[in-house]
Amino acid sequence: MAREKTLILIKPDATIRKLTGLIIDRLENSGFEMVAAKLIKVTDDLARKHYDSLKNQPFFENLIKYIKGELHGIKNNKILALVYSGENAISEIRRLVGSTNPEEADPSTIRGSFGRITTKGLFENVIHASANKEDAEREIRLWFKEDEIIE
Ligand code: IDP
Ligand code: MG
Repeated sequence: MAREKTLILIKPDATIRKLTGLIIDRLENSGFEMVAAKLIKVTDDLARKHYDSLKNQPFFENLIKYIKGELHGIKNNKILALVYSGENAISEIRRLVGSTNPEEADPSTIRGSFGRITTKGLFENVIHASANKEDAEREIRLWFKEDEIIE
């Protein structure tokens, strides 16, 4: 078992539906430790860097609009970013978050409880969580400065 850190983003569909507290409640009750938290303005550049590996997907431009809050009318593109730490945090939190497709996500998971597929086909799945160690390290570096992580 290894202590790991993982990046969480509360996505704009969760923000407008006032689900932030519920999502944090689930993360807290899973026993992981919040080690960083910040409200960030999601620039176009940050959004594109975060989802760089998906740039050839047909849903990419909608995904950029989604994470920037454009689809949900979020003012100033603001999004809550968090880092959680704990034993096997990356895979354990992914399990708690559930499948990418909210229709396939187990109902007990965060995405299974709160996610939906829009008529435009985008998966609105309320939360981002890093998928693996490589992604986690890259994403945490992208969203946070080293001295913003408190351990
Ligand atoms: P993940 O968020 O579970 O890691 P990724 O494949 O990294 O999934 O995709 C990033 C985000 O892009 C998803 O969370 C979802 O919002 C959106 N997305 C992924 N695949 C699809 C798809 O097939 N259709 C529509 N939206 C998708
Ligand atoms: Mg991913």
